[in-house]
Amino acid sequence: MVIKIIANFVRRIFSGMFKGKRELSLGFYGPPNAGKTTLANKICKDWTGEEIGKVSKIPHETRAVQFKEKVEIDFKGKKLTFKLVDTPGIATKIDYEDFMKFKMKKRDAQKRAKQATQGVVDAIKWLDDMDAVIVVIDATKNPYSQVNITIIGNLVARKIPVLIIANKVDLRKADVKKVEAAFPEYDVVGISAKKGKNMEEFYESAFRLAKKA
Ligand SMILES: Nc1nc2c(ncn2[C@@H]2O[C@H](COP(=O)(O)OP(=O)(O)OP(=O)(O)O)[C@@H](O)[C@H]2O)c(=O)[nH]1
Ligand SMILES: [Mg+2]
Repeated sequence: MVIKIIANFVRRIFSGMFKGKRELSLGFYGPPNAGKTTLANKICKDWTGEEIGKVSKIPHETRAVQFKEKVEIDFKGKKLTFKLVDTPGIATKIDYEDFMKFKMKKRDAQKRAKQATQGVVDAIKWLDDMDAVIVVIDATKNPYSQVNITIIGNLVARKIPVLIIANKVDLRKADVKKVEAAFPEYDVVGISAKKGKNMEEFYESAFRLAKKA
């Protein structure tokens, strides 16, 4: 009797542990303005009806890590639960004068720059929590940037599985092939998070990524 109670107790603890593990922390990382929040919102909206955060054409709109837990995705009969973690854009140089070009007042621009700098630090800190990461890149821009290479190098060093998203394929300048050529060892999927283009292939790759986690 006592043995049975203990056995049940142990079983419950173990199943609880595995249940907990089944929620995968999926981070969205990348340079500012690439469309991380737009993509995280799109996924969240598809499966929960809610969004994660605000999107803006002004860089560094996301300045604090924001997340949504227990996002259950049911794709082609397979179910996975994610914690979607949207992070501030990572940049090597944050200059408040760049924000003033968007008609922002000097004081607001300075505040935004300070918060954005702290945001970069937080984004890097949160890497410790990630089971897998989606690196969102603007496919209309040069992929061989210091920021892209630093982020991906960091993920490799931490052995965190990576999927690269070449976003904004709805724009004529987008060049997915160039992104693929820059990162030949990785899965690269071209999408438009804004227009919801190629989301089937996105989910396919995201599930493949989750398997590696
Ligand atoms: N044309 C086009 N625009 C997009 C796409 N995805 C995002 N955008 C636009 O790009 C801008 C930046 O989008 P966000 O989602 O805020 O980008 P982010 O990577 O979260 O940016 P930060 O929070 O500043 O790091 C916004 O004006 C979006 O509407 C896309 O697929 N196509
Ligand atoms: Mg954002």
